[in-house]
Amino acid sequence: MRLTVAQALVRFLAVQSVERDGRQQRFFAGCFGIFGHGNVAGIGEALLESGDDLRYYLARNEQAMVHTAVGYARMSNRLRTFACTTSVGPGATNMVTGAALATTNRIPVLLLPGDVFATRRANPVLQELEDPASLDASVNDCLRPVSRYFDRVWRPEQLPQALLHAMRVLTDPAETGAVTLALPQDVQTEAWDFPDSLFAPRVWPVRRPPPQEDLMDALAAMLGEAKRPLIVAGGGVIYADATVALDALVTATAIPVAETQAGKGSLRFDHPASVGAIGATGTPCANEIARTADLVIGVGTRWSDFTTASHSAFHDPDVNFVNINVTPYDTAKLSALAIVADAREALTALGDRLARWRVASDYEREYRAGAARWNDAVDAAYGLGHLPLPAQSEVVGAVQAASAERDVVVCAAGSLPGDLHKLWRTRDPKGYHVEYAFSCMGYEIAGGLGVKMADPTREVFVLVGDGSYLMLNSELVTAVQEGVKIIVVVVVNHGFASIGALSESVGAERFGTSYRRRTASGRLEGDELVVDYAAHASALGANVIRASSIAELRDALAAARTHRSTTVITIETDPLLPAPDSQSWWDVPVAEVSERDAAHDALTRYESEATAQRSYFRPTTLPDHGPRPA
Ligand SMILES: Cc1ncc(C[n+]2csc(CCOP(=O)(O)OP(=O)(O)O)c2C)c(N)n1
Ligand SMILES: [Mg+2]
Repeated sequence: MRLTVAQALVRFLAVQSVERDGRQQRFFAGCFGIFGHGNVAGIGEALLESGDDLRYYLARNEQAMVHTAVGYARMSNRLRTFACTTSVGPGATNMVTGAALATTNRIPVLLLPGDVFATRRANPVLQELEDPASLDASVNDCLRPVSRYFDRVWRPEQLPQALLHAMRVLTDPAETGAVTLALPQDVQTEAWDFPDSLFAPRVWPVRRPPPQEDLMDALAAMLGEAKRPLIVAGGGVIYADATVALDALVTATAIPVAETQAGKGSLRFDHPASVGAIGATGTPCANEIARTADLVIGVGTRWSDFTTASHSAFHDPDVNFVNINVTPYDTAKLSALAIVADAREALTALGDRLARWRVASDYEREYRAGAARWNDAVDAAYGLGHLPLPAQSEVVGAVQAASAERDVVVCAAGSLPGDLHKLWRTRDPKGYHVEYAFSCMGYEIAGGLGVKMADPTREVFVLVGDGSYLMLNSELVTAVQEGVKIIVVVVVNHGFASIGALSESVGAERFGTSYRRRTASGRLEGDELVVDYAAHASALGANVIRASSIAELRDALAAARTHRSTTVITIETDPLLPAPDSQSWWDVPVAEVSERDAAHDALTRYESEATAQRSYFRPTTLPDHGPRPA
């Protein structure tokens, strides 16, 4: 079939599907894009010709459109995503942050940056890098380290192989992340006789690797010996649709479950076995159980420093770790016994082996009492009634109260993700969507748009700090364009409450973290900058409500629910009122020499806190024998 490279690409993408658990669905929901000379005549022309086979969505910013694709793919448990097309140069490099976010979160997204001429006949093309050491390099090489698969299609006949490898990586739960196919702008328009069979509909089975039987026997035996086991549930539990299997396992065995940011929602917040969020942004209850655990089973977690409290979370000198993960790389962490498997398969297999075994009743009573105490602490944080400005935890409480069971809260950076991790009461596996592998300011609105596009039946509440709002708000326009409704709550605290508090704790005295005018002395310590976020959002086409108290916020949220289009609510909060402490730690190194007392004090604190850190755990080995619990 004689087609241009771009036409062949679009035709191929439109007929790719995935299948898991007997359910087939089209893998690409469409193509986001911003056109320039690097893609307008190639992919632009091809998308036009394809009609609605691969629907085109005009975005406002290339980074943001990758975030939207990621929000969509995560909400779809990685079984659907978008392609993203850009021009050469800045359009392409704008995607680097989005690609890194996708890859760190292990979320599939296909990036199609335009690239410099393959023929070099018009060198240097507008926006070309011109590396004097190699004409083979272009700015798109920035995308290599942040992509799980990177290819540049220099010749039309390379396209079929590149496409197959792109699909292999995108649909593999262990390998997935950003995939980049860089497309020289002349090659995109070149015609070639492609084999017809390239365009036949293709179904990619998404694998569920089963666990090795002897390792599951070993894990069951280890549980039989353990006094204080703990499951740490990560994003893999949700992506693998393993929440029902997890519920069944821990309902039967009463093994407590703590959740990472990506794993929050693995259990309902009020499940009897839930001890809530773990780690630096966790609950005191989960962190106390972690400190004393003798067997920790990580399921679908990458063990980020926030989860392990920078390796200070586990104090039992003989603690054993077992990692169940579809990604071999993650199973090796913490010197664990490595079980490479799909989370649902492994949890089901473990449940089969533990049919009549249960943790000791005093252990169960202990963690349930801790969870009940935390529940009271959340009630208190939701209802502080602080004046004149409310605390951020009260905003979280108001949004919680306004949300229905299946609604989704979306966030990414600042102090809100930590507060939400601790305080949000998740009632649905897809109800909590906080991007915290890359914790990227600016993901919130763009990602929330993707979440809503993936499931229009739910209300989507985007919680965003004023810093993140200022960094990337342009996709409000795209939401209006598409008639996609999200509810955005902008928390105005005049700068970086999160980094301000962190700065203070590391002896940097909140330097440069609040939005103020420069003074005559040359410091940013003058009057607060007045930014009218509501007027800004209104100018972008959103419906806008200003709330000046929690009571007004409640009314605004109720009004936003009934409103048909994207609604932005602004509320000012007190930046100096943190959520209840997690009794945990996060390793952020402090200046070893300084002229200031604040830094000396911080160093003394840091050195004492760091004593709980364990950079190495002794290897967990297979038990040689051991009765299988009956
Ligand atoms: C793109 C990006 N730049 C910088 C950071 C570092 N950072 C993390 S939180 C934060 C401040 C966020 O401010 P805001 O959104 O107002 O939230 P607040 O801290 O006030 O809760 C910064 C600068 C980041 N996470 N992402
Ligand atoms: Mg702020």
